[in-house]
Amino acid sequence: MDPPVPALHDRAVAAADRLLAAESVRVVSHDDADGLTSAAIAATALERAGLAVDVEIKHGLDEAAIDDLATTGGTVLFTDLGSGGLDRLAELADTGSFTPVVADHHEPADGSIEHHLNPHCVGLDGGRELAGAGTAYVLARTVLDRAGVDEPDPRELAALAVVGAVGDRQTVDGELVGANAAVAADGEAVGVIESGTDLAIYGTQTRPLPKLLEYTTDVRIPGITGNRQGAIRFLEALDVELRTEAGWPTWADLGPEKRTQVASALLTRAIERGVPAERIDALVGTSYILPREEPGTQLRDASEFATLLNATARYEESEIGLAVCRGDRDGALDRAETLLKNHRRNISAGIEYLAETGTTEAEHLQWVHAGEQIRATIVGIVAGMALGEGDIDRHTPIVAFANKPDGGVKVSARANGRLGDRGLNLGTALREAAATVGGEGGGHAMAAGATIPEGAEETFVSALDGRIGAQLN
Ligand SMILES: [Mn+2]
Repeated sequence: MDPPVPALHDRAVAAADRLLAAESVRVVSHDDADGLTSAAIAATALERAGLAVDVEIKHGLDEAAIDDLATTGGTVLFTDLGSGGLDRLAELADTGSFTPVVADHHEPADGSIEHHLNPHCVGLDGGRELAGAGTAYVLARTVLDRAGVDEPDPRELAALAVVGAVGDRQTVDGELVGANAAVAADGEAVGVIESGTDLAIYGTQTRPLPKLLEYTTDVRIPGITGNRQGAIRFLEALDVELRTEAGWPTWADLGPEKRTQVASALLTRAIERGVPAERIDALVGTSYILPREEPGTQLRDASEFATLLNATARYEESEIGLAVCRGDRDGALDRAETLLKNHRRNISAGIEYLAETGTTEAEHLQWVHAGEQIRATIVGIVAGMALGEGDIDRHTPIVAFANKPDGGVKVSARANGRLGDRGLNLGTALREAAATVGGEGGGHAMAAGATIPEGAEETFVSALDGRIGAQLN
């Protein structure tokens, strides 16, 4: 078996040998889909190689957390985090019995440690070519290879790596590319991944069909998006059997022929109604199916699997997501599904709250303070989905505040439409505006977040408004 990512091979061998020289390893990972799959992949490989493994899931890794881990000492494998704290890790690695090994894909800080596995270090783009889970997979394959363990086939771990990459939103034009694609190919080779062209709408395995079409929020198809009755009429016109004994069918329940027919009708409708070509392209992409999982479950499709894992992390029950990744299909899966259901309920309640409360308009943005009414961990998703609801203008950037349970105020900003083409970059704007009030922020062009001190909200809004205005001019 060839190494899945040759460029990382030498570093992976050195890191694997160092880990195998230990008796026990603590795996420390990030609390999102990518981090949970990373931890599961690494822990599975190390255990198969005969090591005792402990896993700790963390929301982030600040200096205090690193110092804590170093004080306890031993061999610590960081997955999907660690590179950002490389400077501190480097200082502590030389001082005692602490041996850090990092397998991460985030931009590395200055500093160097002996065992640092990161796509950025070998000229790969850690934002789209290899996620944390893929990096952990490279290490896991090497650990098993060096330990001479080849049963079950180590490439089966690629299924989780695909879930991690999809969860980390690494797809480019709807599919995994670069080293991520090589990892997916490993999974296909051993039958744990099936990829194919499909509708790129979330929920093909579990959402009732009319609801699936109704929620095509990335691409607005007039008459269908946000219109349950319209979606039903559209499906009925195509002779889709909607009232089955088992209730609404899902996309996966339709046969391949029907799927093709509905998909092309959907594209035709979008073209007829003047949806721009690049948005129409976004309706189709590559789906990654896990054929060993039950059809119609949340685990069958990589993006739905990732969503389930994120739901456990958002409600401080990462250990549940980790157990699902490690194969628990009973108690942990039930609990994860309950968390996801509650998560969805909280999101709808949040959207309703924002739509009822309404926003206050500044010159270039609209804002709303949710206080304790919306959890800080979901206020960003809620804000994005509330655009266009009630009187909330969908073409103006929205800024939503929510109080954090441990003090401070969480800020989330979202924007829609073509503001990106006009120069809007919320990530930069939030970083700069947060800095003016002693907070911290950053993120992407159309979705960003910050944490600011309580009471600084209005000052922050005017600083942000000024920056967004400057960007748009
Ligand atoms: Mn990640």
